[in-house]
Amino acid sequence: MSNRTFTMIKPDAMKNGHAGAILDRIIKEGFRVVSLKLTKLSKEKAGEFYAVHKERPFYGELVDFMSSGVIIAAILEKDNAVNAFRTLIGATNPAQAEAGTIRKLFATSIGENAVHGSDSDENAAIEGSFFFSGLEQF
Ligand code: 3AN
Repeated sequence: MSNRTFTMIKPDAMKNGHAGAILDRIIKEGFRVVSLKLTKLSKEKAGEFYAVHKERPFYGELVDFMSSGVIIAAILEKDNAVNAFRTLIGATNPAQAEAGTIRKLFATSIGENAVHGSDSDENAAIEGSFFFSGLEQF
């Protein structure tokens, strides 16, 4: 089991002014920041990142949304990072997310759900290296 995961603070949370609160919560939950950057995905890059969802009906909407504004991308470290982080963010649909989770507190809808969290160790490594070179991982 790897101890790293990858996250993005999505355009909705950035626009709504929640980035500081979300980062503060992540750090207070014991995640160490390995890499961090403010960036913006082009439509092409967002499409590439979410290529696994290409056949899903919401793919176009997801790509448009994820390229609609700046995001914060980060690699995080903690024991059992992937599972621990998915517990912290809560269910994809904020209406079904547990009380106190990041999505319950800050997400607006299933599409605009404030944060991304990798779903496996393998994807965490792929997604982290999509945004960060080895020299940017501390
Ligand atoms: P999660 O981000 O919880 O792993 P996935 O991997 O099923 O969820 O979906 C990836 C992203 O696609 C979600 N974070 C969300 O932004 C978007 N998404 C998922 N399901 C829907 C849906 N039914 N309608 C619109 N967007 C969706």
